[in-house]
Amino acid sequence: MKFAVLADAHIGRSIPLAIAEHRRRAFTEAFRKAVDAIIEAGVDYIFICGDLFERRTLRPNLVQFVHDELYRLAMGITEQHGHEPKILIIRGNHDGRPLSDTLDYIRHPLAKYLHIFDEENLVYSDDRVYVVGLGYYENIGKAYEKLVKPAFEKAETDGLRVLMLHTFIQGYQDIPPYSPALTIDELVEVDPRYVFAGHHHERHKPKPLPNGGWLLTPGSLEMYDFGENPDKGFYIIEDAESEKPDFRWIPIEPMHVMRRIPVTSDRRRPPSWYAEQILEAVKGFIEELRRVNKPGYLRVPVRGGLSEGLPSDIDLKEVESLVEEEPLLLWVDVDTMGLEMPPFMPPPGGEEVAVEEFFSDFGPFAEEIAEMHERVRETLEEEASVETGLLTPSKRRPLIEEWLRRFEEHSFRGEQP
Ligand SMILES: [Mn+2]
Repeated sequence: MKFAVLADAHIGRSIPLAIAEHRRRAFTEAFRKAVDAIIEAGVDYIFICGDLFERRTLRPNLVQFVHDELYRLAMGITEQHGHEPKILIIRGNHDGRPLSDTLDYIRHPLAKYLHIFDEENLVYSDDRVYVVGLGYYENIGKAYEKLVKPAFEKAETDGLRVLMLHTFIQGYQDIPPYSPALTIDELVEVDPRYVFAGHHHERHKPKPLPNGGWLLTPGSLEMYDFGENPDKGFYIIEDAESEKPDFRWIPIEPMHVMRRIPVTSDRRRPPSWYAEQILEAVKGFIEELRRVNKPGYLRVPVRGGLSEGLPSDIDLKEVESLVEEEPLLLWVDVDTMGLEMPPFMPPPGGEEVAVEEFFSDFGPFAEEIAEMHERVRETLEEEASVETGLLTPSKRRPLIEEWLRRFEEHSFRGEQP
């Protein structure tokens, strides 16, 4: 018995929106390649473990695309291998809510090769397999107790026990803090031969379970975001019913190189320094694209402090012209939002100005100006915000009031310098 296990196809993903068309095409191409490879392998069961679609609202042509690909998959195997496969699909968090999901678009009473799980159809079983498919639930622990456990208790066949999930698994994956997850102990309670889990986008190696079963997460079919490992694809399992099943990884090369190259500084630097570093990052990336002869896009997060000027003073004209000239470079996103502004600094040479003398035209008031100037400078040095170099309104207010009081006590009108 042969299985294909895939997840997180995210058909329709268009983020970053600046390159939406490239992104949509990358995800449909990855799915098309997966279908080609599954037809060639001639599997008996295809497990699609959630997030087949990117979102609830989709372009009709993408729905049609998935519908046609699933049909092509079923017919291709029937024609080339002489048996009709079964395609089993669960709902992921991107596919919508329990009672309203994108999988409605591909449900079809005549498509016998398709089984789409929901709360009313938690089980698919025939003489070879007994599959429980649970879509995404925020409270996965509760859904597992209420739906999965009873569904396995009811099993009366000797079919291979398979559990399909769209959730994180503690003890198998690196999980963001406070994310809903199931534990391996919980999985073992239903004595599964296989647990196939979507949701985590990274490829994971098959893990033997304490009950003799296997746990498997194939990861997403394409690069979902910047900074991901480009090791994308899905698994085929041969001799699935045997003691020693054979797990085969089918790689799908991402369509574009999608890279994140941070520019960081642990001390303050002028805008020109950042501009140079960004330019170096872009040039290096272009070399890489030429080497692998593949188009790609780059995100450059810029972190650190400015010694002078503003983030908008970082000159990106050269980067822009490189993007224009280099056909392989589809997009560069330079993110300077994380830059720290320069601290407040007196203008160069300011120390030497004798304020009282400079304002001597004001007569005796020049002395008061010098006093206020001194006080404002001291306050700035001690209390200015590190980020803006300015005083907060509550620190500034007493100084302004003081200034006004001093001005009002003087009448400049008619006074001769
Ligand atoms: Mn996903």
